[in-house]
Amino acid sequence: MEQVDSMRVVYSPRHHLHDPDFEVTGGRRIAGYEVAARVESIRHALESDPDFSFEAPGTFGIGPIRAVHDAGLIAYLESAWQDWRARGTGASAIMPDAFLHPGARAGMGDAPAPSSPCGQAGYYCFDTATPIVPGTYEVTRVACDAALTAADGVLSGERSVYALTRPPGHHSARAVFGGYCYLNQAAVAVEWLAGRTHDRIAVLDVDYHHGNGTQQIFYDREDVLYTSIHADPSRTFPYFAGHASETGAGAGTGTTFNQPMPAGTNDAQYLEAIERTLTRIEAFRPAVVVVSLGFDTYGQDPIGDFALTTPVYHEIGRRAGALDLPLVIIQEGGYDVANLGRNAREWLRGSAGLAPAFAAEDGVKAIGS
Ligand code: Q9C
Ligand code: ZN
Repeated sequence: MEQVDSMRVVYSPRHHLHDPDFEVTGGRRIAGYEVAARVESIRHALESDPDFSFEAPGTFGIGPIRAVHDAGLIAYLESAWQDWRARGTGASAIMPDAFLHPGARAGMGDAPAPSSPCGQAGYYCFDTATPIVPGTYEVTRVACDAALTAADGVLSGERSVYALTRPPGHHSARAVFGGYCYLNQAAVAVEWLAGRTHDRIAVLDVDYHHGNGTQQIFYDREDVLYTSIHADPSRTFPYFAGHASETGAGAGTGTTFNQPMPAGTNDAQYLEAIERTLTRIEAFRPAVVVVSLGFDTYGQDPIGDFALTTPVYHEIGRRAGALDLPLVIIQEGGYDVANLGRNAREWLRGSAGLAPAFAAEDGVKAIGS
């Protein structure tokens, strides 16, 4: 594989404006995991490496977002904070206290859309880990612009471009959000690329969690292949999607490929799964691959239970790059802030055909060769 000049990294410091100071997980109110220091760790690691060059996102407007998300969800995210300030509970962040659970209205038809701030929160949000704060909408729009800037880059001939974004996006579905995600940047990029290329687009979702939102948005699409390697939903969030039996519907039957993995999944097991995924992507013959890149698969991640090591990220990236297809790489999860930078740097260097920045640890050398 040939080496590239330098990989473009799309980054905006505006992500700092989205900074919730808590989430509720497992019945506990805790400091949130999805913090600004995550992308700053990656920024520092890549800025010190001359093989990467930074640029600001362009502006693409609301059109590409409307193409994948429900108009009511977009309008809610845009106005939610102002409305909460005017007539909410006074809390520093919006979080639902009741959800539109399908069972609560089973047999009674659709609910009318609620007008109270807490009702709306439970209508559009599906968990208790995704607070809305004053900057949330602006920052999630910037993240979409960054993803689209990366997509535009590959259509202009770049081999791959990396959108260094937060909040993540792959849990956000067409009409509901959650899982630290608000708008689904990867889905927005996929739809935009499909419209521009009139060709097939594949998603390689390597976040620790299943990307239920991306899967749903393209579930019946013949022209979009969604692939994911993730913790088995029988034990892990998002709990209700990501089973191997979910393979698509209608015209999209066969265009979803899930590989749920056990606790303790190690480098060798992960590389076997990656190989099966890349084989599927190659057979699909996509024009572009959109990568939902998460590092919560790392052995030290505070919310994951996989056992991946830093060197394997170089090997995973190398194999993705060896597809020899344009890559639009979008940052998703990963919460071990101290090691995010070096894990991302290794993945991206591998994908660009560049040597590892760090010497391989013994075990992985054997696996990767
Ligand atoms: N007890 C991403 O990595 N809470 N989102 C999990 C586990 C939500 C993760 C609760 C985790 C969302 C993009
Ligand atoms: Zn994740």
